[in-house]
Amino acid sequence: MMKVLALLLLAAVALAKHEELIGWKSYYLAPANEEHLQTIGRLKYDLDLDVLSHPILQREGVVLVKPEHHDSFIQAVQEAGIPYRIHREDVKAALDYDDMVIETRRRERVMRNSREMPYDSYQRMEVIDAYLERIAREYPDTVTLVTAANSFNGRPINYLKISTTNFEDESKPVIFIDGGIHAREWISPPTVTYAIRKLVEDVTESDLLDRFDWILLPVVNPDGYEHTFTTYRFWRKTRSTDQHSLSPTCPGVDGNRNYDFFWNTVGTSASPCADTYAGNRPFSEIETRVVRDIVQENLHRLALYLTMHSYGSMILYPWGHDGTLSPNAFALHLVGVAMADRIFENQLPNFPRYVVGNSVLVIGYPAAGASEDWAHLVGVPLSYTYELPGLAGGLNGFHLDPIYIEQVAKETWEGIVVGARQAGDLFLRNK
Ligand code: 0X9
Ligand code: ZN
Repeated sequence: MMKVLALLLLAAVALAKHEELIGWKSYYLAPANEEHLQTIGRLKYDLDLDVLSHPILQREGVVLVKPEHHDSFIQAVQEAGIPYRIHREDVKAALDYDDMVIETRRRERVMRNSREMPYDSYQRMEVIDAYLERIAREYPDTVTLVTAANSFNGRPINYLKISTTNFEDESKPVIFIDGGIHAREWISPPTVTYAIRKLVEDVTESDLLDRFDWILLPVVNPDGYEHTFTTYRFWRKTRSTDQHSLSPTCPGVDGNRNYDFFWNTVGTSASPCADTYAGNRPFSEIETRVVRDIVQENLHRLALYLTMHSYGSMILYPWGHDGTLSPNAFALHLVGVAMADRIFENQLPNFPRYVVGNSVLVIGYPAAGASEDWAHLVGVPLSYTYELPGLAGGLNGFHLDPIYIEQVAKETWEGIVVGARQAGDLFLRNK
């Protein structure tokens, strides 16, 4: 009897998931001119659209539409003549399906009794933390686990330092990669854990350990990340409640608007309820302070910083607040293109090809307070935001089918290899 009750309860919980998304739909928008772009910009605020992938000229994007605004949305895009088509008729059903696939893969893993890190299923926080602990335990000569701080809700923010010389050879350049600052971008953390695997467990490029010290932080924002699994799939921000009198009702800060780079000037919001809320001051979040401190501690030899986001298949570089170029733009572009070319050689034919360039020009909107800009401003010569693939044309964006996780992790690793080697060459030349 108890068992039956427990099963019924489980089923009820499963059905109750994503309930806040009942009636939500998502649409592709393909703006054809400047006016269309402006209308979309306005609709975003008027109809509270959630932009899953930013539309620009010649590249359609995806927006989430709430049921109460659906009719006005359709009327507005039709009146403005903006080409549109349905992306997901029933967002809740699409997410329920994703959950089912993810759960099936997880069960298969449990049945196989696998100790391996999964790349056919999304990685929950406890799986990632257990992996970091295991790697540090099994490879004590090269790997150190650091718990930099606790997140706002008390979860450890863990990273690995990987080095053949315990970070004591000051002549080696450092490479720092972080992921999971935006909670809903699930494909990001596995690309960082996969880099750990390739540096420690399954070494095929041993020069990368001889030449560099590495810092790998798979999930900057563990509170937000877990929230997307347990409660709300499209959560983006941290989960802090101490920013504003409204923060307890509207928690969280957009980590990628919280860095001290033209903070809160453009592409951000001063409203705590907005998805791009910048926080009440630069580095108001413990999560961004952790990244700040890693950069500052290693600045004198930090050659390359990569921050993993999704989606859109883009490699973006500064400056992201106004589209101007830094004095190092030539190198930024060359190394960016080299990484993208190597990814192209390793990608699947149904994946979109990477586009490389200045953040504003490529992604199509300016945004201040981003980590890639701040790191470059303070002196990291090569600093990039990766927008990992989301297969917008075929499958979904944030909820990329788990069968593609391993492919994305592998091809991204190829990009990292090229980026590291080139960063190393440039770093030595400029010393
Ligand atoms: O808006 C962002 O923070 C990034 N895109 S995302 O869809 N992952 O949210 C892009 C950041 C681009 N970089 C700068 N604006 N510097
Ligand atoms: Zn992001």
